[in-house]
Amino acid sequence: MKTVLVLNGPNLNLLGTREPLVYGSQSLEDVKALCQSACESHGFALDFRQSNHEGELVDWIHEAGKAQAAGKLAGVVLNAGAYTHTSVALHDAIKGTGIVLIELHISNVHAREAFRHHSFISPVAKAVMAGFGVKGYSMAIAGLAEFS
Ligand code: CA2
Repeated sequence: MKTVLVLNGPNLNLLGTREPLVYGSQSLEDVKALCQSACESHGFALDFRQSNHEGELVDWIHEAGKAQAAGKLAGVVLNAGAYTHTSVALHDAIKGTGIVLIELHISNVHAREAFRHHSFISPVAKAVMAGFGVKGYSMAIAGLAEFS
């Protein structure tokens, strides 16, 4: 059974505690349960993580590259949070790994402030989704099932 790695970046541990109009009222634990259910439907195992530290996310992308090469990984769903808009390090980590990576945003970043319109992740992602709320995570996992 292949694994789906769901990575969440900075401040997403606070999901459900603030800004419900933008991000909804579900917690990250609720999102994990959504992902678990989507993975079960598609015959994947789930590895779900969150970090507020850029380097830790980079390390996890490297790990994913090795797992993908070993045939153990279906792909990665990455909500890099604000690092989406700033991180050349994440761009470089993803580039060349061969990982099937879906960039995900809960909100429609293109309907928000101009600084959220640029992504360092999009050019190295297989697909991008934004604005479906937390349901986007299940949709991204379904997308990985289509790719694999
Ligand atoms: O829409 C998304 O999923 C984002 O990746 C979320 C990031 C934001 O910087 C991106 O532009 C878009 C922010 C995550 C912070 O999440 C919080 C949720 C609730 C309360 C506080 C922070």
